[in-house]
Amino acid sequence: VPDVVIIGEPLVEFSAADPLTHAETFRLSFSGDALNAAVAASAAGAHVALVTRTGEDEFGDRLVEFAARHGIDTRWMWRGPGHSGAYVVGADPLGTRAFAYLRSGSAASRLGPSDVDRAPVAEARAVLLSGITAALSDSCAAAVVHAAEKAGGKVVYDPNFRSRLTTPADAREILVKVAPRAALVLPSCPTDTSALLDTTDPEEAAEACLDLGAAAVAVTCGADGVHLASRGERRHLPAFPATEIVDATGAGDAFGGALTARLARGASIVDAVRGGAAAASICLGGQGGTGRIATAAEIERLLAQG
Ligand code: KDG
Repeated sequence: VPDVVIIGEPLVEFSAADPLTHAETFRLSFSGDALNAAVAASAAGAHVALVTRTGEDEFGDRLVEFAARHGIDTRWMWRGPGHSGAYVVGADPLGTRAFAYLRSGSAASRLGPSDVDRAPVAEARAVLLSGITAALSDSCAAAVVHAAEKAGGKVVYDPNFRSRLTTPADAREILVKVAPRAALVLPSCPTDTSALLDTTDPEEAAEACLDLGAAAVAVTCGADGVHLASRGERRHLPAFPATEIVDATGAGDAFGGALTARLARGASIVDAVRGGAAAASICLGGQGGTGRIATAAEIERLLAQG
């Protein structure tokens, strides 16, 4: 039985060092929030199952191969109707990223509650769910809510708000349903907090999430660290300074994946969050969502440095 179950859509990634308006050369890799997190959780030492559907196409083969190469248990990566999803990401002169999705009607958008029933959700020690998965289709939203109900208090939920996939109102509706089942919710500040909780203040955001019923909340604030709040405790955990910054794609997913792996292996929430922050800082050193993956040993080394 896997320690960690992650449900979502792995994507083929085409990334360019130039803006999408004129980029001509793209590097092909494999990413998507669920795959980024699964790879991070596996490298951090957990037995991870990625629950998804990919197309019966060449990219579906390569996504499954890539996951297997990273130690992910692929038994729940089903093949079926619809294409494998993809996204294109370019740099822009200000250093932010522009995404274009090629995923509507994809195989993964057909995930639904019955897929959750044939996955080891109840047996796993931790289940990582994301607002991106919920935003893919109505059946995906139902799958996320069903998984949260089935996982009974072992859920880590990353709201991961994407304005190109959903609206603040719909994303909030999912958060309201999942938060009461969540051991930990991971809103980013300011993107998730402003869209879903109407604030750019990390402390206010954490209180609002606790009010929705989450057992604990880790508000991620990039280089400003993490504001952690649980029913009995409030604390600030600093970020680990990155030694190399190439690209921030997937840093939040590395955070969620590594921390979920640590929680599943019995770490406290504080220790899990610190490990996730270390993994996120290492992830900044690679292009794309899976260009640089922190191993358990690297995470421990950063933690030992303070
Ligand atoms: O967090 C990085 C992801 O945003 C990227 O991998 C693409 O999964 C993706 C998405 O849906 O935005």
